[in-house]
Amino acid sequence: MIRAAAVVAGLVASVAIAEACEPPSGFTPRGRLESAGVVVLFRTLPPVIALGRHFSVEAVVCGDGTPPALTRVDARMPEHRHGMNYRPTLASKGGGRYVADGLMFHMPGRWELSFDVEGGGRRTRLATDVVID
Ligand SMILES: [Cu+2]
Repeated sequence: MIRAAAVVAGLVASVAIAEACEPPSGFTPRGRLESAGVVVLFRTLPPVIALGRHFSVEAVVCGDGTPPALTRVDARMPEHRHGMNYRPTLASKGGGRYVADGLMFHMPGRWELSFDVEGGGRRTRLATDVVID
């Protein structure tokens, strides 16, 4: 019974974080990533990423207790074992909102877009796939 109660409490906490992580007005997320009590909402500018064109990523980060910090936005092609040819810059805009500029997908195929979040003495990497034609 104690074990079951602990599981239920964990689920409730997770739902609370998810509900608390609302995008600011005017921010329509393209994606939502969640892991280990951290939520990242993100969108890209422009919304459709073009091959060989710079783009930006806007993100909102939420988490338990002290808000976690977004420390890195990066991308790689797992099948090709390489990253991007450019290193994006990352700026905090306050309120858990961040902007990464200068990303570029220089090859068609599957890219893994990743967000490194640090808080409470641990780092969490959340990632999503983006396929470029
Ligand atoms: Cu490649």
